[in-house]
Amino acid sequence: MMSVPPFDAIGAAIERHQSFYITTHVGPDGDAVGPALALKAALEARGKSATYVSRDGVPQSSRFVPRSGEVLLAPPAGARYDCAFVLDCDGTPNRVASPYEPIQNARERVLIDHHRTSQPIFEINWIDPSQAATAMMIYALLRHLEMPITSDMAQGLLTGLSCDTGHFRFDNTSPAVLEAASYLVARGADPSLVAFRLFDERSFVSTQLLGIALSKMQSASEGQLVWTALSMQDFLSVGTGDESVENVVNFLRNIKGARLAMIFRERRDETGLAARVSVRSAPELRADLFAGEFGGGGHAVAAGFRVRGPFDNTVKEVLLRAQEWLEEPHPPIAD
Ligand SMILES: [Mn+2]
Repeated sequence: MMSVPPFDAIGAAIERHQSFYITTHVGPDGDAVGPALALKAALEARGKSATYVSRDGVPQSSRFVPRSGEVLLAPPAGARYDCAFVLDCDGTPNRVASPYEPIQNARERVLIDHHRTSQPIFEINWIDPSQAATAMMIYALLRHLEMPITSDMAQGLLTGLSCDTGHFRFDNTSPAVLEAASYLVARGADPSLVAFRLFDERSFVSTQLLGIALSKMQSASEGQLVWTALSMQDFLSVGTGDESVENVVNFLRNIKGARLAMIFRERRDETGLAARVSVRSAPELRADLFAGEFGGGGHAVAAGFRVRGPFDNTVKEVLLRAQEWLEEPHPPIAD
């Protein structure tokens, strides 16, 4: 599903409006933070005001992105905006990292996303699952509208590209991605720093937690299903928060013979006990559709979801479904 980018409609919205609101998905990653900060900077350079809200803040691994300190955890009380941008997210109330009022009350809403589960729900929608990253879309938009890309913005956009291509290792690393990366590096982005901060750097405690996660790893279905589960006690034992296990699931997916890998994280949030589950799969196993069965979403090879209720029950229930999933046919990826 290729889509014609609505560059002109978005450009007209930028000209027409003065105050902009930007948000992304809950639990943001580098491809949420990077392009959102680049868009914010581009709007401000055009003389507009732009507010970027992420109720989950910025993950530790993306805090090197210039101006990430400008991200607000909540909008100022009662603030209204002419136009809202929702990036890297389907724009629905449960998925956005923001209260819904600033989006609902905006005179015009723009959705820019590359997740295939997104639907055109706003006034302007650019949904293109063939795009490797939302950063590619913001990059193309800024180039098309001739909005200058500063070195700070280039670093944000390269962070998004790196995040969603596994630093140019996944099969979405197309010539267009590498051309964009080349342009961004020429504008001052630092690919070595991005790779280190996004993928390689780990704190001492998160390395301890990685050890716990790997020591608790299990497999089923002749090694095709690999998982691990971290309880609240595991997190407490090393004194770290949830985000320190980003990328642990990739260690499981990289095991020879593994086709479906999951990490379960026990959480206690405002609704009570819950599990947060990250899924990585072979493309034909459609991690996005598996996550969709539990109310989540994502990409064919990487997805996630949350389940409320007692942690151990959730782990059992999801694993049972996963073993069936390995035996069932799934629709092919249709671009
Ligand atoms: Mn993305």
